Amino acid sequence: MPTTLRDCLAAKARDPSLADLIAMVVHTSAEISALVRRGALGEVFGALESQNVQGEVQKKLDVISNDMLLESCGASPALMAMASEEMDDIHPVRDLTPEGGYLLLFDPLDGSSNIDVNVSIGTIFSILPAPRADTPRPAVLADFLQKGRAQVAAGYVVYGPQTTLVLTLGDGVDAFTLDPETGDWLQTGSGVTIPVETKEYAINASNLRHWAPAVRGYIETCLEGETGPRGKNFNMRWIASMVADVHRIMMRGGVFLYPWDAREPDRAGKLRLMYEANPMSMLVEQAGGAAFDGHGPILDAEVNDLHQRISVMLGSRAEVEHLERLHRDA
Ligand code: AHM
Ligand code: MG
Repeated sequence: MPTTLRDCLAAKARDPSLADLIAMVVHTSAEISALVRRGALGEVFGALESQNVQGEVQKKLDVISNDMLLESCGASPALMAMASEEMDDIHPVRDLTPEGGYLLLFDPLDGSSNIDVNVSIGTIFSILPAPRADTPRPAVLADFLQKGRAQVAAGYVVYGPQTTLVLTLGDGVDAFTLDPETGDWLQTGSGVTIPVETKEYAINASNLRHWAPAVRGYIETCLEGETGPRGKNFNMRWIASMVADVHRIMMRGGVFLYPWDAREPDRAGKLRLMYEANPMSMLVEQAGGAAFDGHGPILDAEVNDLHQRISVMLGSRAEVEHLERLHRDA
């Protein structure tokens, strides 16, 4: 009998209320998956008039997925508050207590530009410990500003040819596949490990002229192939859904880069630290890979803002270490 997600959570979660919260997120993602699968038939395609806090036009499905997660996860008794890429402010659920609890952060539908074109998209989530409060009070924004290293769990669900969950509770990485016939999540990978070496990179190369010299030099030498300084031929993949690009790396190795771009006034990068970079970095580190922001490990990056952006370079450890050396020597 294959292990179910519920069995795995019962064995791994240090606290049943954490298991309950994760099960709730994953259950909702199965419902989002069903909507994604209906596509145009579900009348959920297209853009809205609204923009999110990052100034990006919201797709209908971004907002629907966000609302589904807010509604269902709010029922989880240990969840104190939520924050989402799609909402300006935090969403308090219940007062912080002396016992603590959890904060949930998510990108409800990553890869929005792929929604309408039937390419893999997904949900990314991160769970932080809620501060303990001797006098009960609602969670505030400052409670969320914790380094990625503080996460107690992180995961993503890819809505692709299969619906797949990849999850860590800080003790290795497990993978599960949604059985479309029974609705069960069955374990299809345990101790997922990213190969240390790789010959495959993922980057939006149309931005090359805007990158820092270290990143530009890195890609240029990869392109030189086996006669160049790297001595090997590289392959390139870019799905434009981080969740799908990272999933490929979790399954067969590779390196994913979304570096800062000189057109950005603050040179911060495109991807969001709290909803994308931190959860993916926890998963990658737990699978033996590395995640670097151009200065240090992403999980140790200072957090000043809920919607902070960051440069991301993650995946196969030897390749990320090579990028670290290039940045140090630049
Ligand atoms: P989103 O969260 O609004 O979908 O944006 C994040 C996405 C990532 O999934 C992906 O890696 C990147 O944006 C793609 O960017 P680009 O359009 O520059 O290729
Ligand atoms: Mg998104």
